[in-house]
Amino acid sequence: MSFAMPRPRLLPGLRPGALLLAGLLAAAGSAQALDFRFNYSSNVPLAAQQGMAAAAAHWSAALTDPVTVVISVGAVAVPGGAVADAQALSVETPYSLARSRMLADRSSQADNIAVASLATTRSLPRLVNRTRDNPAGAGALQTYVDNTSFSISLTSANARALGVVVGASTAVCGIVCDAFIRFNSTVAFDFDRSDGIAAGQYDFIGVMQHEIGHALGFVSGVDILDGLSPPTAGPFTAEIFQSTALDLFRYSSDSAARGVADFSADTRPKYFSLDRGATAGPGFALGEVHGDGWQAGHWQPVGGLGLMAASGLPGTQLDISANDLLAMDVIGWNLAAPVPEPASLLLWLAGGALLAGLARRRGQHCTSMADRPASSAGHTPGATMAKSQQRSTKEAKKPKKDDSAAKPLSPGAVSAPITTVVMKKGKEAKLK
Ligand SMILES: [Ca+2]
Ligand SMILES: [Ca+2]
Ligand SMILES: [Zn+2]
Repeated sequence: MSFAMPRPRLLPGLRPGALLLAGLLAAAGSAQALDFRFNYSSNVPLAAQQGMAAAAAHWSAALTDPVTVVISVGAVAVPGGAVADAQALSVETPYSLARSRMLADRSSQADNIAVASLATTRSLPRLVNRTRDNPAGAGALQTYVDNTSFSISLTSANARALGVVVGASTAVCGIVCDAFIRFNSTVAFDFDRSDGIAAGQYDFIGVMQHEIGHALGFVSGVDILDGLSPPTAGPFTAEIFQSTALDLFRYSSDSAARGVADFSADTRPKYFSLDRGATAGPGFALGEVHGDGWQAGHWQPVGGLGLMAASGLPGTQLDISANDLLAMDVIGWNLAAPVPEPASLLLWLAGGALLAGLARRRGQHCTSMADRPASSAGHTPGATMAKSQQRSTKEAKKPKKDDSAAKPLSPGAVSAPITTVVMKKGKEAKLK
């Protein structure tokens, strides 16, 4: 069972307004590569600040986009609770704009393959279920192809990596930030990798790398659908559930047969694919409520697929894998070094297919991490954005405005008619 942590704003000693300790990396000026700035809460000790900086340095070494990501970092004391969690600012972007930006952003053979797989229609076709407009009945498990979604959700960092202009927002942190990462100060962390990761302790740098990975865009909208469908809530119309950039490459054998990505919440295996599902890469986790018990915005927990796997063991160093890098590459980041090499790409994908085919062994680990569905409300910094409209998972209960108002832009357009800012929340929970 998982141990949920309280919502951030309910936690004593961790109010957004308290996150004003001086940033460790306070330098101004335009970024020349992927750069991070941190605002540490006063309860974050120096060892954790140094660990976070080290975690960020690993991503900065791997990704070359001239983007600065601002992250607030806090510590919370929840005995028996989650290891860490993350919330990221997200922006709703017209699908056609996102695709055009991905076209312009291509920088690798994987990018070429991935972008070629994207539907050229204004709406994003995808396999969904549990929606109010399901032809099989409102909220039904049965899947169908949805064509009502005209926009996708990008984390603000991911959007900037694609050259989409993103306005500043205080929605997530109370101060301007792209993400809010917290760690549980009651968890035994190992801050020093030089002598390995001690048994029973978590690799702090690795856990922070994982949370930063969510901020960079390794998130899934399936977690929203999974968490806001009956019996929890809804059913809601499909259009309110936005795919993320990562979801564009989420497939199942069923969805591949129909030539669309898979955005459904159920237990059918889903996998990463760059070619409309024809070649199966590493498997994804399937959802906390209706899937395999793990948040969908992860690799499956078993198989050692990478830093962004749904589970991580104590006593183990967590590192960025080739799978992680390939996913970051195709959602909009530029790799410092192509991984894997183009010539081996298909071989790698074949190997991933074998991994994806392994039977799941859920609950194998006595202690591990998993994320929880997004559940928090956000606000637009509307004054700076044309055509802004607020939406959050709270507002998902209301009928949504017609997305068709978002006009497709020509390839190469940089300015984004950002229409919504929402928060995604990822939470790492210790499981038993
Ligand atoms: Ca150590
Ligand atoms: Ca790329
Ligand atoms: Zn996670």
